[in-house]
Amino acid sequence: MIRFLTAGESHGDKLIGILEGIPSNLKINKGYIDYELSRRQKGYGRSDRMNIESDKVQIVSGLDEKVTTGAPISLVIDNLAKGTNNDDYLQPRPGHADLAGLIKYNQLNAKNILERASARETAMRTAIGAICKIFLSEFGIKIFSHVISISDIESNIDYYKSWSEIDFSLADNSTLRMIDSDAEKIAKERIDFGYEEGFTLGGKVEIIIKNVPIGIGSHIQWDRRLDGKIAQSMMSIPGVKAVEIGLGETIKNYHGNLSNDEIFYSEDKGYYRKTNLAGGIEGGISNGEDIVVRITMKPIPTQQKPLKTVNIITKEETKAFTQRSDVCAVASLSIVAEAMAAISISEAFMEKFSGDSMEEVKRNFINYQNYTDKR
Ligand code: EPS
Repeated sequence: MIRFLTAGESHGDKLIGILEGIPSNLKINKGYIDYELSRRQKGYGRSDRMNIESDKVQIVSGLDEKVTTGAPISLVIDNLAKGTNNDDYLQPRPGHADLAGLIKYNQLNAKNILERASARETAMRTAIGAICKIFLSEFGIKIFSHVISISDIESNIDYYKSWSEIDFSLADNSTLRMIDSDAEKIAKERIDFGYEEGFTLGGKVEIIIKNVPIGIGSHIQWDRRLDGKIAQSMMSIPGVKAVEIGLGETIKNYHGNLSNDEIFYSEDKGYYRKTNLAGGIEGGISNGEDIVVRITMKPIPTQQKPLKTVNIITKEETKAFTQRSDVCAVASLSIVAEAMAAISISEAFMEKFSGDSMEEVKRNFINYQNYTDKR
């Protein structure tokens, strides 16, 4: 069973992570984890904080000479920006955890709430996800992502517009992770306008998971459904307001005779589909096609031109406190979403092929492949 915990505050000393359930004898390349951390830091529209941080992971336990032992893997990332950048947290920001959190945890102000609610924590999830990506790559599973909209500016390239013929590596060449360079240019101008005018921008990300075998996840119980697992992991990323699998919400526009992926069979391919509107999951089970996930992020609530709120001591109307923040973090969301996808798929993968060592998991996987090849 794969599970993880994180700890740490946005401007505290360190972020901490514990990942349990990765089998023994998997070689971990720390350089790859650091590379994934650097991908998360690159987005156009991020705050100056990204110029201060240079995220690097330390692996403190669970490895023997770079190889997993099966014991919990514990990870540390240092925060370089220490101490908060505001000391007046009496005016909670609409849209943040501030007000509900300070009441729930009986705090004098919002400081301790926002310090933990901050998306800084996703740096650790990215590191944990990178280990899961290394694990999945042993079975040929690969995860890609790109930004398909910033605010209402849409990319002309997405899985369905392009019928999966996308060179995802191009997303890594764009600081907005947008493959459509015309859309990227307009989106950057809009972000610049956000900086000038003091507003923030949301957007949408597409995540594609390739080579997941048939049979991950299950229809037999609600919490084993793969789409449900993926949805929870995506929705848990700060700012995410919607998760779609496959065609998602636009599927309602199709009549039932056109909204399903017809089944074909050939000697060399076995069962196959000519379309993938379902996004690779049917009945909560992976069907062997690409898994397609889209997530929508709201504009970050911290505004440089603050919104109305109430001072929690005087109860008088005032303006929310402001602090350094991102104008647009959608490009970084794309990398965090890859990590969360890697964690959810690893979890469901281990539920199916469980084993304590990589050798055991591989034996189970190959046995199953031999079986499915004959179906
Ligand atoms: C965040 C606010 C900003 C972001 C931060 C998330 O931090 P600061 O208040 O220090 O400027 O930069 O994101 C990160 C530090 C990160 O590593 O992603 C927030 O309020 O959520």
